[in-house]
Amino acid sequence: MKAGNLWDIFCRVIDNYGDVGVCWRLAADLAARGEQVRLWLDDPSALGWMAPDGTPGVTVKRWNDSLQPGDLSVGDVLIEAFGCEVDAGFLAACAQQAADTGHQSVWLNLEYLSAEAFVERCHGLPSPVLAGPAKGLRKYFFYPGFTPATGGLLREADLAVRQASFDREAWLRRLAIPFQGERLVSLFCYEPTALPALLEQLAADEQPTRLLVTPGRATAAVQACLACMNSTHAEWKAQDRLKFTYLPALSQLDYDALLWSCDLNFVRGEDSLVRALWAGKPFVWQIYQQSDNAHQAKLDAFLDHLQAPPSLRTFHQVWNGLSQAALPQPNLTEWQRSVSSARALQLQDDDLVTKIIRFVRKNR
Ligand code: TRH
Repeated sequence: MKAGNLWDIFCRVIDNYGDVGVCWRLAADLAARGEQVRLWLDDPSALGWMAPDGTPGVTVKRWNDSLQPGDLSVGDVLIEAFGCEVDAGFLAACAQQAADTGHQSVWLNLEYLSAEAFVERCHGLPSPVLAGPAKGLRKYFFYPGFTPATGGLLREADLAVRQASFDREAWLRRLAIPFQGERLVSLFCYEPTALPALLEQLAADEQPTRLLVTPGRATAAVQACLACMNSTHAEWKAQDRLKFTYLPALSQLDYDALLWSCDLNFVRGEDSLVRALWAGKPFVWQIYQQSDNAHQAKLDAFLDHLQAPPSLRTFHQVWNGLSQAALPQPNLTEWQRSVSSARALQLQDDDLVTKIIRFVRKNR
């Protein structure tokens, strides 16, 4: 497959920012390697802050209920992100093209990231479509993952260079983040029940901390917490050991830089987890909760993959509301070791875009 193929990525925003965040990174990375991408989103609004400048080679298209006839030109590769069910009219056009030319464009169902064992078994499996407008076509499951037998993780070709030339102090100045050598901790989370315990722990620590709080749910959670702990907060203020900076919504590039700048990162969902791994700093992950509790096994599988030391494992269980134990003290030296070795191992595997292009070539 030559570069410059046309890729269509369809994505529905369920809630939060992971779906659009992953699809944007995928689209931008494909475009950086010479591919042409149409990114179909039912709600592209988050891209206004995530990727305010766009990028050459990616056209963002609004995916509303009825695509116009002019939108039904079929590209070379179709990506259905996270089982979003691609537009029926578009699928009918794919089926028509296959009937006319005897050749189907490659159709991939991009799945959510997991370190569970089933991912290696299911990655790359074909699935014939038996009903509906795409009847007779075939799609493949493409599973991101942490091992060579999976679809890998998104990692742009220029990431290592960007990271190596990063100037932390200049970046903090540009973002107007006050910094006097204190420990920096970023907080991107939902509403962890252990948040008050974390704040108390940081405030009690001899080493001063500045907590860099991301907007939206994390800011609301911290402020709700502080409102409930009003008198304690006054004491912290007097001691001056824990300071808060409430951040604006950052672009994805600046969010990466935030993770590189901090001594400890709290991340959530899917995409920020991967970015925390690439940042290579100790991190704690709040997993996206699923109604059937499937997230427990998913979290355990990830901690196994990380070979997380007991303190990191317990911290995750408590942070994710899966244990009522007291929040352990972070052991950043120990946590750093496990992140560094997982990162080094992961760097030996090809990245997701390299693997997806290879997969498409093979299955055309
Ligand atoms: O927002 P999330 O909780 O998204 C979730 C998860 O992906 C979950 O698995 C999925 O099922 C659910 O959405 C629907 O967390 P995530 O995945 O880390 O996505 C956040 C994105 O926002 C990521 O691309 C980083 C980006 N971001 C910025 O660009 N700037 C910011 O300031 C912040 C805080 C995040």
